[in-house]
Formats: sequence, C-alpha cells, structure tokens
Amino acid sequence: MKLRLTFYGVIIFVVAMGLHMTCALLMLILKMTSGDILYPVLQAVVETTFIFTISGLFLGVIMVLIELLYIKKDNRIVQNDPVSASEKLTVVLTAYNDELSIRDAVRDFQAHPRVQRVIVISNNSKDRTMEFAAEAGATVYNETLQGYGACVYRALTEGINQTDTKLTLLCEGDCTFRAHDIEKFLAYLPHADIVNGSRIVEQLRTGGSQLTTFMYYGNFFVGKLLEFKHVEQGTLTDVGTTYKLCRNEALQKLLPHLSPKVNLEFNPYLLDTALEMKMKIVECPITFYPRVGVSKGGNKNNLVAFNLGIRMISGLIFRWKTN
Ligand SMILES: Nc1nc2c(ncn2[C@@H]2O[C@H](COP(=O)(O)OP(=O)(O)O)[C@@H](O)[C@H]2O)c(=O)[nH]1
Ligand SMILES: [Mg+2]
Repeated sequence: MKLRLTFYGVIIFVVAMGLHMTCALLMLILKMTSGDILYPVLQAVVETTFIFTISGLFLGVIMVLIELLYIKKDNRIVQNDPVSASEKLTVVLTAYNDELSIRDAVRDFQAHPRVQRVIVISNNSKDRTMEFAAEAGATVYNETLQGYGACVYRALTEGINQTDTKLTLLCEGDCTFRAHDIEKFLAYLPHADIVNGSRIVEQLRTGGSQLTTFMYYGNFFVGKLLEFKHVEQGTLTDVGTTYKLCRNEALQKLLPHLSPKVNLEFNPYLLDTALEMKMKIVECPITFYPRVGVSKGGNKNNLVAFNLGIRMISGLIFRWKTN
C-alpha cells in the first residue's frame, strides 16, 4: 500500500492553514480578549491547527523535496509508440437534450480527415437530439442509465466495440470542444495511453465560455491534488475535461475497473483509476468555446462547480461515490 505522504501532507496543510488563518483573523477583527466566551475555543483551534499546519508542511513540502532528489536517480523512460499517419479514430460524443448543438458538433468531427465515424450517445434526451445527430451522419445510441458517468462509460464502450479503429476520441456534443484540436492530441499520443485535454491554458480559453476564472483555478487546484496523489506519474492541471484521446488497448483494461454510476465526478475518477493502474496520461492544451444550449453539468455556475469540486476532492481522499 502506498503511503501518499505528499498528498495527505498537502491536504492537511491546506485545511489546517485555512482554519488557522480564519480563526486568527476572527480573533483579530472581533478584538477578542480572554474574557470573551469564544476566546478559549478559537485560541485552542488556532494552536491545534498551527501544529497541523507544520505537520502538513513537513509531510508535503519535505516529501516533495525528497521525491525530487529521488527522481534525479530515476531512469524514467518516455513512452514513444508512434501512430501511423493513416490511423483513423472513432469519435464518441455525449449528448443530453443537446438538439441545439449536436448537428454542428457531428459535422465538425465528421469533416476531419482522421475521423472514421462519429457515434452519438444520447442519454434519454427528450428533445430531437437523436434525430438531428442521425441526420448529420452519426451513428446514434441511447444510454438508458441516466447521468454523465453512464453516458461517458457507454461512449467509451461503443468506441472500443469498433474493430476497424484502435483509437477513441471522447468529446461532448455541445460545441465547447472542436475537431481542429485532433492534430494536437495525435502529436502527444506516442507518449501516452490516454491524452487528456486541458483547458488550463489561458490563451486558449475563449471569452464567454463556461469556464469562469473561479472554475479555472479550482480545476487547477484539484488537478494538482490528483497529481500529488500520484506523484511522479504526470503533470495534471485539469480534472473537468471530457475531451480526450484514448488507445482502445488501454480502455479495454480500464473500463472493467470503472463504475458508470459515478456521475459528474466521472472524469477525475477515470484519471485517478488509470493512474492507479500505472497508465500513461499526458495532458494536451485544447481550446474551449462557449456552450451552445443549456448546461446540465457542473459548469452551470460557480456554486454548482464549487460543490462538484468538493465531491471531487472527497473522491480523491476517501472513495468515489456512486449515485
Ligand atoms: N449533466 C449531465 N450531462 C449529461 C447527462 N447525460 C449526458 N450528458 C452529457 O454530458 C456532457 C456534460 O458535460 P458538462 O460540460 O459537465 O456539462 P454541460 O455544461 O451540460 O455541457 C454534455 O455533453 C451532456 O449533454 C446527464 O444525465 N447529466
Ligand atoms: Mg459541456
């Protein structure tokens, strides 16, 4: 069993320091004196959290330093499995009541020369998503188990069911991600089992997209927690992107370890599980555009995103909850 000292160190440090600063600030703002009722409670919190802050700092920062020194001696080999220039990919798009965007999304991917086919997975859509997707030229399936996780799981399953392609490109049918990033994904693929899109490159985030600055940094923070959990395995900045290119060989191994019942946290859950299985995940900067149609996921507003972030952190520390 792994000790994950860096990961727990960072968690202890952040929580303890947050509490420590809040209570100390409260005592200062309220100009508390030893006579106040709350004074002994807050003082006890300030003192205890100070000890935890130092312990967290020791575990986190010191372990990072030790690990950095250790890495120098590590003869890591960078994977380099070239992909043939004629290799085609199957695109799988999630769609839940996305009639406003699905046609354009399908056409965008279908027009790309490396795309063999586009499959759309509707998730009990009540609108004309399935009809419009088929009209635009996609193969369409309906996933009856409701939820983002179930939809993504089905999409990846349909991806590996295609015997004439070895690569599955997972994306959403809401026009937030575009086919012109396929070249970028392919450029990183020799070094990875899964190339995960990252929206955390400021210059590639279109104004008016769903990713607010709050979500941008929140994602980055949770991405770093995931990185610390699997320290030395990869650089991770974004835990919320659906857009990713996967080798079917890797998906065949990974899917049996995943539950489609994990819902909006499915993406960090997938990454966490793949890293646990020592798969190679490399991030690739991608562009992010405004959504066409109404959001149904964690990008509705900052409060929804905050709650989702807490659920993601809880999944990383404890276990991934199925709904
Ligand atoms: N939230 C949610 N999304 C679903 C569901 N089924 C499929 N999806 C699709 O999964 C994606 C959710 O992505 P996300 O960016 O988190 O939310 P968005 O703002 O609605 O796009 C979209 O493509 C949805 O159409 C579901 O039951 N709930
Ligand atoms: Mg979306």
